[in-house]
Amino acid sequence: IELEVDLRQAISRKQLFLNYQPQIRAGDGQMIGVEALVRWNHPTKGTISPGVFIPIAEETGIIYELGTWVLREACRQMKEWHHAGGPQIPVSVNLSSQQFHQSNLAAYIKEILEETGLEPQYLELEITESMMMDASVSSSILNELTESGIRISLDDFGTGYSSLSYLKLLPIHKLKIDRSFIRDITENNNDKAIVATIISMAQHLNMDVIAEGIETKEQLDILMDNDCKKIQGYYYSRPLAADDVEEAFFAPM
Ligand code: G
Ligand code: G
Ligand code: MN
Ligand code: NA
Repeated sequence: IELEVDLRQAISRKQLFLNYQPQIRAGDGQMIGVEALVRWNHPTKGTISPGVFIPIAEETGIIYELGTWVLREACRQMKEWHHAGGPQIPVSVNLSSQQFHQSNLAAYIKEILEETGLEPQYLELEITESMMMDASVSSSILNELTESGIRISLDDFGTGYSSLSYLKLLPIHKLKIDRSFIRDITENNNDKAIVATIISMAQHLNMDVIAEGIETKEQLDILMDNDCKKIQGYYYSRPLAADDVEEAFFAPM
């Protein structure tokens, strides 16, 4: 309850900020995208992880305002980077299923793109596979978003216990292989087989694929052997403050 009261004020008091985790093309180490991840700088408790406060935001309805703030800030930052001559790459933003309860979701996301000046192809929305089973993720909202040029990525792919039929019904551009399949991939042949199969399926469906949670060179080598060239994980970089992304990953500007 205490945290809930604090969280309601966190946005207006400018206590929220975004970290960005680079997504890397394994062949040449180029940054090809970033995932925006929200953090809360709590006045007495220090930095609080979204794993703690996103569930509170979802239970209390704060997620609407918070989700809008995250979208606007991620688009603003990416446009600023593009404008300053940084790499022309997209930003990925995580959505909660509640955000799909807003019938005007697509309209206000398009408004944020107009306000910030970010072109729609540079915004990627991450929805989880389990949200797809939730009837709230309507194909009409997804179609409206993708018709405007925004891209859709399926987060935590492989963990949703769902049928695969939505992959042909819904406009999905990218699969993000969940890191639970990567963790033991060097020893576990079942994980390796599942990952290889997801990569192959993505290729056959003309979808992009990225592996999450790569922490070691050995894991990276297996992904590359299986033709997955897009990588997100601590091996390349943890989520970073915006300044640190510039310092570590931008060519001198
Ligand atoms: O960054 P970290 O590993 O602490 O993130 C924990 C969880 O919080 C992840 O599942 C991530 O997807 C989620 N998360 C991070 N930022 C956001 C956000 O802006 N919106 C939503 N809905 N979830 C987020
Ligand atoms: O649920 P989602 O995939 O959005 O969660 C993203 C979170 O995963 C990020 O907040 C980040 O902190 C975490 N993460 C990213 N790369 C790695 C990694 O290599 N290992 C582990 N354990 N976690 C990671
Ligand atoms: Mn994600
Ligand atoms: Na994920």
